[in-house]
Amino acid sequence: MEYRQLSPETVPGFLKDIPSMQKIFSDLDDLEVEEVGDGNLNFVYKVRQRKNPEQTVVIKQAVPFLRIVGESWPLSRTRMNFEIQALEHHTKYCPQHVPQIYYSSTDMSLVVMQNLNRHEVLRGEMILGKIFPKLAEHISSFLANTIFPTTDWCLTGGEKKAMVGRFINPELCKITEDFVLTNPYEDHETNVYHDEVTQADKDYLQQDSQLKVAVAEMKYIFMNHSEALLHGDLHIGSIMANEKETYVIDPEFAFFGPIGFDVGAFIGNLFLAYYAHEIRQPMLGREPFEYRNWILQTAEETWNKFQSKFEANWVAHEQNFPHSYWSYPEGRIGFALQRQRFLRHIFEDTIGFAACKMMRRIYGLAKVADIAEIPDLKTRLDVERSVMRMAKGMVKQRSAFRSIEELTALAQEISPLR
Ligand code: SR1
Ligand code: MG
Repeated sequence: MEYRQLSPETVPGFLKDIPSMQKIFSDLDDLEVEEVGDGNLNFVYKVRQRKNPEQTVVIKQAVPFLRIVGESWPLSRTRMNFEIQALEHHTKYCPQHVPQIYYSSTDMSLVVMQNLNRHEVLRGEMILGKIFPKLAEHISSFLANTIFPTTDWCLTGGEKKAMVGRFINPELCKITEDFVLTNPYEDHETNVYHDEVTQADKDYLQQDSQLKVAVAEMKYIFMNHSEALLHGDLHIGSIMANEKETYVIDPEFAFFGPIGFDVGAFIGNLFLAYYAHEIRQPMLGREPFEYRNWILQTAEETWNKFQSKFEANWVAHEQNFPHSYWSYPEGRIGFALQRQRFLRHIFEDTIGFAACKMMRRIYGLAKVADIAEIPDLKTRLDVERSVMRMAKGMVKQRSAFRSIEELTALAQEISPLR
């Protein structure tokens, strides 16, 4: 099949030719299509049968450019191949948190999947101040269950290297290398500053040698530590949820990288929301305490549960496939020490990457609505300064934090819960 960019007008005809769509739609001649993609990279269409709107799918199609910039920024459509492979992996290891895939085509660079029409994008819901009681439980499961099976603790060297090869994703990694781990820390042309940002604010990020060394170290880790298959872009816009269920979407940035990059992406976004809600809760007419407390608890619970689930997966794997390496009288202790040291290393990376994910959203090209849509620029700047202060402390001192609770304490020191 030859690639063509779909439009709301051509979607119904395209779906009609896919045999599996007959199982979803009772009448393929009666479809309505709404373009909903407000993402940075792709086009997304919601398709419903007019007389029976419960019969519905979502189509996500990659176009050969970076949508947030436009056609002047070419970006190969092969990113959809990585998304399809990653969705298959996520479905295998954590189906309860992945939308159902009905059809995919690397030729057309698209996937047709379950319309999560009883769920909303988490970022939008969190901006509205909604609480998701199961979020930490679900995201920690997603992370531990999709990541552990792709580590060298689980795969043989040959299996792992073959898989790494299938997920060499240089173009999307370059986006992260540039927009998350380089450009915000120099006065780069792709950065976007609002009118209240002063030269001193920019220098705070762009002329602090210790910070620049720390960020360069994180970038090196990102580029060199192929520890496990990652989602690669696990911010809270890549999650759809309601009170009971949580789905992880959009894994087009999937690659083999440092485990802390995924965990840190999620936790860093929680901290961004924490600072935004110093302002947003009063804007919603509420006292900030309850919501911000929930955000910090979610960050703590996510790390603590991820750690114990990852470790449980590791122990179970060792029980199922025992290594002679640990079969000596004190082997149990040695194995426990190994797990403890590895998780400590993931924790440090988590803190460092969470910080970079926070900082890139302040001066970098792609913002987060939580903060960028605070209408008063002086108030927004106050929030941004708190984010910068926390993030700097995190990445520079990442080896000094002994627990996630020390990190949430730092968040409160900079901006008390109130
Ligand atoms: C140009 S940067 C676009 C961003 O959108 C994606 O969601 C990634 O986070 C990427 O960095
Ligand atoms: Mg995305």
